[in-house]
This record gives sequence, C-alpha cells and structure tokens, in this order.
Amino acid sequence: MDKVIRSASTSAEEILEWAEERKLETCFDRAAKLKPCPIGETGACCRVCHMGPCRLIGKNAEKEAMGVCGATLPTVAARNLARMIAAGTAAHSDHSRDMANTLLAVATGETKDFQIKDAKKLYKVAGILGVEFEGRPVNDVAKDVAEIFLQDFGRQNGELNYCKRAPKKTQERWKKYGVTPRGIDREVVEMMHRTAVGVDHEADHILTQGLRTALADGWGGCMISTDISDILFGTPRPIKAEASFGIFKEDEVNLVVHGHEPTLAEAIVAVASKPEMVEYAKSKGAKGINIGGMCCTANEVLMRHGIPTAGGFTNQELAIMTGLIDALSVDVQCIMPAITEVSKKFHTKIITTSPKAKMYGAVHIEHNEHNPNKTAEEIIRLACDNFPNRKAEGSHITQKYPLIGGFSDEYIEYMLGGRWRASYRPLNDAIMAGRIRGVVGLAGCDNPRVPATGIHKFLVNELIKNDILIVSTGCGSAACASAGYLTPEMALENAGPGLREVCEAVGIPPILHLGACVDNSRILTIATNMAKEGGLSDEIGGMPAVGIAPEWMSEKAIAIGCYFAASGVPVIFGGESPVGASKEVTKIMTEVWMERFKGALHFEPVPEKMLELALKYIDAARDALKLRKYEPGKFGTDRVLMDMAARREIKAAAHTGVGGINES
Ligand code: SF4
Ligand code: MSK
Repeated sequence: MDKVIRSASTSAEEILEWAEERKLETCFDRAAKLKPCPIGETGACCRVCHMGPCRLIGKNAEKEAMGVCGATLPTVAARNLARMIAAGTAAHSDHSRDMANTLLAVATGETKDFQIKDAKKLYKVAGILGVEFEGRPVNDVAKDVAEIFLQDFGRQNGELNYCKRAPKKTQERWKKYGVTPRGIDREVVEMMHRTAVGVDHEADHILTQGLRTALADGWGGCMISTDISDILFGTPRPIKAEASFGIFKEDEVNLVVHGHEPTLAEAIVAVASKPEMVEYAKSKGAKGINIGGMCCTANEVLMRHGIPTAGGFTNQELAIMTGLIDALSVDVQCIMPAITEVSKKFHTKIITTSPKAKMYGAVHIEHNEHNPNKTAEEIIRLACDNFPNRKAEGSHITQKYPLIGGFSDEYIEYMLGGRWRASYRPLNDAIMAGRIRGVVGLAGCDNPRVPATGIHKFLVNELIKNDILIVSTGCGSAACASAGYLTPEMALENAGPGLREVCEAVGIPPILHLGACVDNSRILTIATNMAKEGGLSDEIGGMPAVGIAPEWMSEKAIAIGCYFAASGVPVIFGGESPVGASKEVTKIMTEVWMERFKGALHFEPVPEKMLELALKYIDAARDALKLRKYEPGKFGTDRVLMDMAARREIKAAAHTGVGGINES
C-alpha cells in the first residue's frame, strides 16, 4: 500500500511518523477517521430551528426539497453561508474591538505598559478619520481615533468610516447594490436575524446582506485591527526570522504564543528580555528564554520583532510533540482543544489568557489590558518553572528555514519607489509591461484533510513560475515560510524571468508576507493604491488580481473571501463547496457577484484547476484592460526600478522613517 502523506512539510511528516509509533493521536488521524457528513458538507442541512434538522436531499432537491417550514435548498444553503460570514466577521471584529479598547486605555493612561509606537501611522489614520492632529499631544489624538473606531462597532446608520478608503468606483458599486456596511455589530446582528427561522428566504437577498457583513469585516474589523496594531506596536518593515519546528532550543525555556491577538504577546516579548526574567530562567537551569509563535499571534510578533514561528494551524499538536515547549500561551481563535490532551503526554503547560476563552486541562492566567506586563511575567515564570520538568522523550526536530517577513503596504510603497518618491507606479508599470503577469493574494489556513500545506506549495511554485507576485497572510504565509519559500533566493531559483527581474532589482522575495489573517486588509489597501495610481483598473474590480485560500477551514476565511469578492476580486477556495448542493447559490457567488462587483467566490478542490482558473482570471483582466499580452521573457518598456544600492543611498541621506531591511 502507498504511504499516506499527511503533510507536505517533511518535519511535520517526521513528527507524525514518530507519533504514530507511539500511538499518539493528532488532527490528521481524526480527519482520516471522521469523514464529513455529505449533507452538511454541501450546505443542504438546516438546523436553525427545532422542527429540524432538515436535510434537503434527493434527485431534484434544488427545486423540490423542502424543510418542515417549507424552506428550499437555495434558502438553506444561502443561510448556511451567510451564518459563516457572520461568525467570521464577529471573530475578527471582536478582536478588533479589543484593540480599540487597548488603544483607548493607552491614550488615557490607564495602560502604562504600552505606548504609541508609530505616531506617523497614528497621524495617517487620524487624517483619514478627519481627526485634527497638528500640534496636539499624541495621546489626545489617539483617544479621538480610538473613540471614533469604537463608534464604528455600534453605528446604527450611515456608513463605516473606512468605506471612504476604497476607490470611488468601488464605493459606488457598494451603494448601487446596497452592500455599504453601516456598523460592524449591526451587520452581524442583522445577518443572524435574517437567517433565523421564518425571516429572509430569497438566496440573493440573504447573500447581499452576507456581503454587507463581510465588507464590515474587511473595511471595518480587519482594517481597524491592522491599523491599531501598527499604531501601538509599530508598522512592520522587512525583518529576518526563522520558521518550522527547529526554532525550539534544547537549552532554553521555550514559550510559545498562539492564537491571534498581538497585545499580550507583545508584552511577553518585551518582558522576556528583562534581565531579571533571564536570571530567573537561569536559576531553573536554562540558558535563556526563547519565544516562539504559532498561527497568527506568531505572524503579529514575527512581523514586528522577528520572533520565529513554529508554523500554522496543523502544526500545533506536532509542536508539543517535540517535547521542547515549556509553556504554550493561547489567546483566541484557531486553537485546537486537543492540545491539552496532547500536552498531558509531555510536560507542556497550556495557558489560556483571554477572558473569552477557557479550555479543559489548561491553566488560566487572564490577560488584563490595563496591566499586560504583570500577566506576561506570570506566564514567563510559569514557563521557566516548568523547564526542569522536561522529559527526555519527544521528537526533537531541528529543521528550520530562514525567512523575511514584515511587508506592510506602507513598506511596499517605499520599497518600490524609495522614500522621496514612494509610489505604486513601478508595480503598475511592471504589470502593464508584462514583467509581472498579475498579483495573487494567498491566504487562509492549512488543513489536515489534504496533505497539509501541500496545495500552498504547489500553487506558490506554479504562480511565481508564471510571473505572478504573491502577497500572503495567515497560515498561508506560515506554510510558505516553513517550506523555505520566503527568501529572496527563491526568486532566483523558481520565479519566471519577469518577476525575477523585478524581485532582484527591488531586493524582495516573490512572496511578500503581509502578516496575520486580519492583515488581509493590507491587501485591500494595496489593491486600492494600485487603482489610485492609474494605468490599470480605476477600481479594485478588473485588476489582474485573484485571491486564493487553498486549504481554508475557518469561518473567518469565508468572511475574508466574501469581502474580497464584494471589493472586486475573484476568489478561489480549495476543497468542496460548503454550498455546493445549491446551483442557485453557486450561480449567485460566481456569476451574479461578478456582474455586480467584478468579484466572485469559487470552490475548486483540484489544485491544477485552481491554478488554471486563477491564470484565466488574470489574463482576462489583462485583456479587458488592453494590457500587453503576457508572454514569459518578453516585456514592454517600463520604468527602471530602483535597485537596493540606489535605495541605500537614499536611506543614508534620510536616516529616519520607514525603510531598510532590519538586520536584527
Ligand atoms: Fe427545517 Fe425550516 Fe427549521 Fe430549517 S428552519 S430546521 S428547514 S423547519
Ligand atoms: S490562524 S483562520 S488557521 S489562517 Fe489566522 Fe491560520 Fe486560518 Fe486560523
């Protein structure tokens, strides 16, 4: 019998084999045992009331099947998708609300442990929100900004502040089709209401509110969260780090931060370097304290401090199996409850920290936004105390890969044009000339139902070979990083000739790591900047750009896919469609949305077909924009890109401001 490959990462596969010999169960084993229910998998099951659950199946289910109340398959499938959007939006946005509350606490002095680290970003945001900032104390500006953001959550009418950041034409489409979001909480609540038993029954009508809710996520929850994280902790710029299981150190206390929120993790990173903490670790027999990350909390601290990442979602149980993690501090989202079970076999302490999330078998040390350093210190001491309890067993993997992360939209603008002429012009020119065929946003989770990270790897290889620039976030970035794909050298080896030339001139990898899931908002900003720069489409729709989430699993991914579709980006998700049972709903997502918004949401389980569809969309957009036909190795004339030497000269003259690879 052929060996079943569960992960495309050789280190992960090694740990899985080690675990199998010891009969240790993981999500991969459970995924193999627990096949998805075929009715629920395609969106044909309704359980919104207790006359059901109703299964809308049969030969002619689309037209004939009905639930007890009379709901048809398109209604049920649309409701299921809409509720996923609402849940995903709620997750990002509740995280974002906490960020706004933290900003307010810092501004009013209730939190002394954090300060405004990036005043320049604060002023940029203040400018967008219409907050006066010239000559005012930084904290006063921050207070006004935080209060305006908080209003966006509870706003009842009007529109979200950040809608105005989108290109005018994109905003007009939203208005025309009634999807401009009002308040973040309002859209989520209305979505839940409309999908309750006996309310909204027209699939298109339900999904229109679905898009409105998703836009509240993208241009609200996610974008607000990204901006506040930058204001408080600094706007990322390129930084070196490492990825995979080899980041753990045998002779140091290994403390891993996992989840999504940057606040407590920032405090942990700061407090762990204090001499008294290092001394404490030494008193327990360790040489120091090594902070590592997991999932999107990892991305947050990697982007700003170069903290190494142990990888994405499917790596969490495997990381514990190295036997080297002394404490795993989790906040919210994408944390498998199974990790406490695995940890029992090792010495790892699992610590829950959010007032919103507890787990059986975990220690709870609650994060208090007014005093994060105190909580951080308690967690670090607990990790140090646990260091002497390490057992000899464990799959001690040493493989790790270097990476460069930290590509904010601000840095990309600088990188392309230089400090004095920062602009997206060179990117637009390179696309127009055919050097870069198009742009793909590669996002979303890794998934144990496919060889985990395998579709990511296949797609990035093929896309960059086809001169497609990739911007990545979330576990997609972690998948690329732990495969060694986030280094400039990758461009030389695998990228097509045009993309390679651009990457070499600018000194960037062909895959730009933009951060956590919420930082998909940076991709919206990049697309907006490209539209405003001119020469391509004058709205986000119609750009030679596609979004792909090949191994998605979370409801948050659905919300993200839908906000990209409503913003004008064709999106391709891997796996079976969660609404595949309904032809009407599938048509709405792929054809109706394309007509209205120039965006779409496809589900395609075959990786080769995903690639084909992405290239088809990109080439069709190039044709519609009357751009030079893409031919590998043949380019039109475009402007000379600034090379690294030219940029260093500028940097030497400038001294300050955003720019320069951070060598730390
Ligand atoms: Fe069944 Fe209708 Fe209740 Fe859904 S709302 S569970 S279709 S009776
Ligand atoms: S962590 S949502 S598994 S990307 Fe943001 Fe990763 Fe998906 Fe969670």
